[in-house]
Amino acid sequence: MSSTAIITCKAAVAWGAGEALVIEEVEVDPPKPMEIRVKVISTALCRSDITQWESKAFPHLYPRIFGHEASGIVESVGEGVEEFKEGDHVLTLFIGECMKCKHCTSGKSNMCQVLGLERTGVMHSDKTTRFSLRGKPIYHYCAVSSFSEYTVVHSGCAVKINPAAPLEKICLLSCGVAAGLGAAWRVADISKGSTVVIFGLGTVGLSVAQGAKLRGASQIIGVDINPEKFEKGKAFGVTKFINPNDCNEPVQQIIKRITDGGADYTFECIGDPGMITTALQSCCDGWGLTVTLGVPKLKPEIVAHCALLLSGRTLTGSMLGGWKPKSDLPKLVDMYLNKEIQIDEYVTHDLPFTEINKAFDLMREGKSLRCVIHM
Ligand code: COD
Ligand code: ZN
Repeated sequence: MSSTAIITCKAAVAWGAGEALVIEEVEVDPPKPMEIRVKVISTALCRSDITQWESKAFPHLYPRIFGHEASGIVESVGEGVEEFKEGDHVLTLFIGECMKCKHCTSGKSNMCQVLGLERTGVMHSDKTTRFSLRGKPIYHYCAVSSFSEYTVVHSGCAVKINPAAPLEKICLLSCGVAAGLGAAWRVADISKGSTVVIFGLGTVGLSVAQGAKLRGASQIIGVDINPEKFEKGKAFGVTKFINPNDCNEPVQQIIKRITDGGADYTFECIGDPGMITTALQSCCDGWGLTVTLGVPKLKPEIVAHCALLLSGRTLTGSMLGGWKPKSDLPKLVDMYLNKEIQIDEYVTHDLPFTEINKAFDLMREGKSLRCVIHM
C-alpha cells in the first residue's frame, strides 16, 4: 500500500551530543519513491550509537534520532517499491545493497556505492529528512534511525526475513551479531584447529568467538579490561581470558608465548586504533591475519611498524562482517531458526522504549551485552 499520511508517534530525540534522549512526539513523513515506512518492533543499542552520540564532531546534526540495529514490520511503501508490501517482517540495514553498482555486482564487497554508510544525517535519495518536530527537521542516523516507533528507510536499506523469527531477538542480526559472525566466517574464513585472539568481548567480539568456535578453532583467547567478560565469554567459546590490567608485560608478548609465536587470527572489536597495532603484533609471521571491526572512538589513525607487514601479516577490516545484507542476512535468520547459531544469549537486558536512556547507562557501565528496547 502506498501511503500519503504523516504519522505522529514517539521517538527518542537526541538534542545534543551526550545529552540524555528525550521522548518526543515527532512527525514521520510518508515514504518517498523507492522508500518504505517501517513500524519498529525491537531495536537494540549498539556501541557505535554511543560512539556517535558522545562525539562532539557533528554539532550541526542535532536534533537527531539514533538507532541502527532493528527489526520491524512494513507499514507502507513508496512509489515504485515492488520488493516489499505492508506487513512484511524486515531487518533494517545501515549499509544498504542497491544490487546494481560496481560493488554490489562485484561479488567481492558490501560497500554499496549508492546506499553505503550515510554520515550526514539525511536520506540517501534526496538528502532531506523524513522526521520533523514542530516544523523543524530531525536528522537521521545511518539512514535507519530506529529509536522511533516509525521510521522511513530506503527499500535498499531493509531486508525481508522469515516471519517465523522472533523480532525481539533477530534485531541483533542487523548489526552486532552479524558483524562478528561475518568477520569470522567471510572475512577471516577461520580454519579448523586455528588460534584466535579477540580484543574486546562485547556482542561483536563474542560473535567472532561464536563464529570461531563453530569453525573448530583450537584456542579462542579473549582480551578485555572488564573481568566479568570471561564468564560471559565462556558461553560463546572463549577458552582463555586475558585482562591487560592484570598483566606485568605487554599483552602481545603473552599471546606470542602461548600461541608459539603469534595467533593465526586476531580481531579488534573495541574501537581503539591503538589496539589494532596490538592485534597485528599478536598474530604470527607468514600468515597472521588481523581483522578490525571497531568504529574508532577517538583518533582513527593506525600506527604500525612496516616490519609487521613485511613479515607476511595481513591487516584488513569489515563493516557488517562483509555480508551482502540483502543476500546474506535472511540466511542467518534461518540459521537461527534452525538452532545453528545463538542469539538469545547476547540479550542481557530488555527495556520498554520509555526507558531507553537506561540502555545507554548499562552499556557505558559495561553491564550489558545487548539491551533490546521494545517499542
Ligand atoms: N582493552 C580491552 N578491552 C577493552 C578496552 C581495552 N582498552 N576498552 C574497552 N574494552 C572492552 C569493553 O570492556 C567491552 O567489553 C568491549 O571492549 C567492547 O564491547 P561493547 O559492548 O562496548 O561494544 P560492541 O561489541 O557493541 O561494539 C563493538 C565495536 C566497538 C567493534 C563497534 O565499533 C561496532 O559495533 N562495530 C561493528 C562493525 C560495524 O560493522 N560497524 C558499523 C556500524 S555499527
Ligand atoms: Zn552497530
